[in-house]
Amino acid sequence: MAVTEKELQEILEQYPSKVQKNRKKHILIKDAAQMPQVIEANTRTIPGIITNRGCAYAGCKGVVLGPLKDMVHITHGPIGCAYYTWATRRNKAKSEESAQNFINYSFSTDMQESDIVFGGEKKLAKVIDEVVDIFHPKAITVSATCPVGLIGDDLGAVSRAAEARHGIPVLAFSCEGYKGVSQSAGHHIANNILMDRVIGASDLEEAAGKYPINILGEYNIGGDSWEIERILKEIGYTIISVMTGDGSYEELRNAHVAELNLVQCHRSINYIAEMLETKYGTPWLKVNFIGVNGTAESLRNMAVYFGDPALIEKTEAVISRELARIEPLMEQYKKICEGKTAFCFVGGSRGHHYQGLFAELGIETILAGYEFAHRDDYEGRQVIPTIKLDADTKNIPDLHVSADERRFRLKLSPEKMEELKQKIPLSYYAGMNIEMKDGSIIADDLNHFETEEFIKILKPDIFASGIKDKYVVQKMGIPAKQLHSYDYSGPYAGFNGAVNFARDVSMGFASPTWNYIVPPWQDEPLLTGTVNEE
Ligand code: CFM
Ligand code: HCA
Repeated sequence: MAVTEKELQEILEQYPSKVQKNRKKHILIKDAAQMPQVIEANTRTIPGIITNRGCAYAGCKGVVLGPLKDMVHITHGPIGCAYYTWATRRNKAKSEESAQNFINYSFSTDMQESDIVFGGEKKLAKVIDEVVDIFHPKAITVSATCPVGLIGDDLGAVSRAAEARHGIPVLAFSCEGYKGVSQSAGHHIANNILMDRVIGASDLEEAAGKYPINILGEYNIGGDSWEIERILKEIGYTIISVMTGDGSYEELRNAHVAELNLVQCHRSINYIAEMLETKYGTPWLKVNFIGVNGTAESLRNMAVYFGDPALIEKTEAVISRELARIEPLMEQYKKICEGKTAFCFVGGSRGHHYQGLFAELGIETILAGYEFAHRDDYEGRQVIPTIKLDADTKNIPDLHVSADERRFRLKLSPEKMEELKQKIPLSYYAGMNIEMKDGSIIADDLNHFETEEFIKILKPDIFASGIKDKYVVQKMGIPAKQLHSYDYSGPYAGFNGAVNFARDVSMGFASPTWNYIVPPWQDEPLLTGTVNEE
C-alpha cells in the first residue's frame, strides 16, 4: 500500500489553507529521482493541532538528566511536570549496594498558587536543603518548568547560594517548557551545562583499560545499554561513561579520557559529541545498535577505528558466535513477520533506527517520521570518517587532513572528502530520507488527525509509536508497539534485543485479539460520493 500525491492532497485539503500550506512542507513521498528531498523540520507546531511532541523541560530533565542515578534531580514547578517524568520512560539503573541511586524518586517543589503570586525561590532553597539533609547526594540538578520562567524565579542565584551552603554542585537548568519548539531545545540546554560543569571535571589523566570509549545518546530504556555493554565488554572495550543511561555523575567526570565517543542517538546529544571533539580532540562515531546488522556494522566500524588486528579478530569472533546463536530464533519469527508493513513514528532517532530491524524480519516500513528531529536527521550529514589522530602531530596520518579540518568537517572540499572516502571506511550519518524506499511517506511532527488518515489509507500491519497515539490506533484493529518505552518489555538493542523485539512483534501479529475488532473502514465508506446506477 502506498499513498498517492492525490490522496496526500485530499488529507491536506481538509485543513484551513494556512495550515495546509504549512503541513505540506512537513510531508514527503520519497522519490529518489528528486534527491535531495527537502523537508521542513524543527519548527513550531501550529496551535490547536494535537502533536505528540514534548517540551524543553521533558527533553532536559526527563531525557538527558533523569537517567543520571547518583544525582538528585529537582523539578521546580507544579507537581504534574515531575510526575510526567517519573519513571514512565523506563530508563533503568542499578547500583552496587554502597553506591547512591535515586532513580526511583521524584523530587519536586510542588509549586502552588501562592508560590506563583509571591515567588517560589524560598521554597526551592528549602527543598534543596531538605534533599541534602536526607539524601546527601554528590550533586543536584534543578530544572525549571514553564511557570518559573513566567514569574521570574532566579534558579541560578538560588542554586549558587545552595552550592555555597552545602559545598556540592547544584546545577541550574533554565529549561522552561515553552522554550524552543519541542524537547530538542531541552537536550541542548542539558548538554551545554553537563559539558560545562560535569564532563571531564575529574583529574584522571588516562583510562585504566584498553580501548576506552564513551557511549553517548544511549538511555538504557528497557535495559538496552546493558545489552550493548555486555557485547562491548566481551570484545574488550573499556566503557568510561554512558550518557546518560544507567549513568552517573562520577562516570561523566571521567569522560575526557575516552579515545572514541560512540553516538547512538544523534539528536539528543550531538552537541556533547561535538564539544568533546573540540575540547579534547576525541572523535565520534555514529553507531546504531538497533538491529542485528546495525549492531554488527557498528562493532566493525569501532574495531577499524582502533585498528588493532587482535581487536578486529575478537570482534569477528563475537559477531559470528552471536549470529550463530540468534539466527535460528530470528528465522523462526521471520516466518510470522515476513511480508508485513510498519508505520513507524517516534521522537528524534528511533523512527529511523528501527527500520533496519523491521527489515531484518521482512517487515517494510511504509511511513516513518520524527516528532522533533532537525533537517540533518532527515537529510543526512556529511561526516568525515572517524580515524585515530597521530599522537605527536595530532593530524590524521597520511591524509593531510588536520585535526581542525576534521573538526569543521562540513568545510572540507569535495575533493578532500573523496580522498578520505577512498582511504578509510566512511562513517557518515545517513538520514531517513536517504534510506527509505521510493513511495514511502516521510512525515515530520505528524499529528493525530494525519495519523488516523494515513492509517486508513495504508492499513499497516503494525503501528510503532508512543503512548499518546497507541490506543487510538489499536482500537482501529492494528497491533501497536511502543518504541519509546517498549511497553514494559526490552531490551531491544544489540543481539539479544533483536530477538526480544522479534518475539514481541510476532506475538502482536499472532494474537487472535485483532479478529474481534471491526476497524472503522469495514463498515464506513472511505470515500463519499454518488454511485452511478447505470
Ligand atoms: Fe534520542 Fe531517545 Fe529518541 Fe530522544 Fe525521546 Fe526516548 Fe524517543 Mo521518547 S533521546 S531522540 S527525546 S532516542 S524519550 S530514549 S524514545 S522521544 S526517539
Ligand atoms: C517525552 C518522553 C517520551 C514520551 C513517550 C511517549 C518517552 O517525550 O517526554 O509519548 O510515548 O520516551 O518516554 O518520549
